[in-house]
Amino acid sequence: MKDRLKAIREEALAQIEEADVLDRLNEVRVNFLGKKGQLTALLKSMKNIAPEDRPAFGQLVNETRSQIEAVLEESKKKLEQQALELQLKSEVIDVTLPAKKNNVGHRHPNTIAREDVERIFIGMGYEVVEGPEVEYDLYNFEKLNIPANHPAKDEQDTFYINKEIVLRTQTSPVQARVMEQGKLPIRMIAPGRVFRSDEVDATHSPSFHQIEGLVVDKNITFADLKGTLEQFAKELFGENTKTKFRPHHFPFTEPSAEVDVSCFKCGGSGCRFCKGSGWIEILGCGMVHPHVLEMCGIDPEVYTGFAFGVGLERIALLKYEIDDMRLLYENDARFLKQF
Ligand code: 2NL
Repeated sequence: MKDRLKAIREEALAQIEEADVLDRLNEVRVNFLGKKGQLTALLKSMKNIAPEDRPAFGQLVNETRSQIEAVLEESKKKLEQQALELQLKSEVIDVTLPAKKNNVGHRHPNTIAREDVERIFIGMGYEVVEGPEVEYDLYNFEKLNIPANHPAKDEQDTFYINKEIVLRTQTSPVQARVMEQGKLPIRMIAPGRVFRSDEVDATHSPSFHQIEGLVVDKNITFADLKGTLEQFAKELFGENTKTKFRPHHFPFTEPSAEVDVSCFKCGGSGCRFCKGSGWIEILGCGMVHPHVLEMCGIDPEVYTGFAFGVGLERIALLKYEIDDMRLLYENDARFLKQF
């Protein structure tokens, strides 16, 4: 029996020595010290030895057990330490590596230009109002004094859904709707997408954007229009910007004008940018036609108003010196992130 005990001890110590991972070590522990382990089996076989020898033998078995346990514990600590070191080594972070680039989105030049224009007019007390892109002919044309035989209504220029419904060709229908609601005075801008049946080229697209403005109140004059748009031009293109109002014709305003600003590149002396003239056309405007006021339920004997319309793409192209409108719609990130 003693020889057997000795053999078990030596075998256990040898196997502990050999175990190179914690799982294997645990196997060894179960194999020798577990309920069905070799040492436990030996204790159970004590009935085979003389009763007077049993206490001494039992003590011997317990001593062996303690020895194996101590060596197991020591080996376990060693293997745990090794495993920890291995883990730390594999999880090491190289703080000198360059950081991952975070790809942050970017506002489209059109959006930047729209927000610039909106900020200026909000600063003057205007409200920003939106309306439907699919619109009744009534609001898009009729109420704006564009009668049935007008060339703008030609199918060549306008996308028709049916006889009564079009894709809006301007944002003025939004303003006609506001006038019709009858809450006066009105000080508003209407930004949004508009549609015209144009071929795509450097300056045309079948879908583009406009911002129209409208003021209706008692005693609004052309002087208010001039002052407002002069201030707008200075805020958008710089303090030294001059404005020039050229007579023009729109069906919805009378009198009407087109507005040029002094070239913000050369200051007006003439350059490639302004094609030598010193002036750049930026918008159309005028006093709201009395007939338009009337058709929208406002008494033109009591109220007057002015209105204007700017092409958003035109502002974006000018401000960022982009020479082809198509670049604004291709959404090539390499182009867009320049602004
Ligand atoms: C242009 C010209 C303009 C308006 C738009 C307008 C709206 C109402 C009544 C009267 Cl509800 N007028 N809008 C007036 C004059 C010119 O736009 O060249 N836009 C790019």
